[in-house]
Amino acid sequence: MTLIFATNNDNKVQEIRQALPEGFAIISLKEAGILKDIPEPHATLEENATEKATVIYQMTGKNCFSEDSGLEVAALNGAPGVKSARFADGEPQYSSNMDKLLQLLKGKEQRDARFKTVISLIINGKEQQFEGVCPGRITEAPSGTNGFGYDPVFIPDGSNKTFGQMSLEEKQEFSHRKKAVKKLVVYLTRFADS
Ligand code: ITT
Ligand code: NA
Repeated sequence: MTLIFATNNDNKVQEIRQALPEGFAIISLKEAGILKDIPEPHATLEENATEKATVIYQMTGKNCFSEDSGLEVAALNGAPGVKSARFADGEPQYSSNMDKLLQLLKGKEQRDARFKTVISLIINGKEQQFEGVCPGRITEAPSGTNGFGYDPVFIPDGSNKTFGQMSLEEKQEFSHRKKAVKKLVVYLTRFADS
């Protein structure tokens, strides 16, 4: 089965490709030759995931999926959440989203956080969503250079390394994205059999 993956994030493509079993292939927007800045105007990951998949389904008429992800930090009442990719936009006092996060948490004891991924799948015009969550905590400084986004400052529960210090295979043992992909695969397997 081949699906278009409605994303412009190459790291997501790499992670999901690695997480999929044999028999499932994905084509990113770049690989499909689709140049499209996909909108994410909504207040929830669920709505943005729907929006991204719908835009590409309407454009191509092909079965596709998207995913919207975010980092929810307890001491920040769930921020950056749905704004994770744009957290420090328009704030030049911060060198990056990660820098802003560390500044806001400076001196705080409460460092609990979780990553969440919502996948939106559209097959034959019908939508299904799948969710994955990874609980953990935010470090006081970045460690490691693997992965992307907030990986160098996030330690998943059950590990003492940041995602930034893990290989892709190690990250998959904990990953929010992998958990959502597993549910997607269960659904697609049943779908293909029916
Ligand atoms: P799309 O084209 O798929 O929208 P994007 O990078 O804009 O790609 P999102 O809108 O879902 O993706 O933004 C999620 C942001 O959350 C992402 O840019 C990272 O900063 C962060 N993020 C998501 N998953 C992550 C992960 O596994 N590790 C570290 N940071 C992550
Ligand atoms: Na995005």
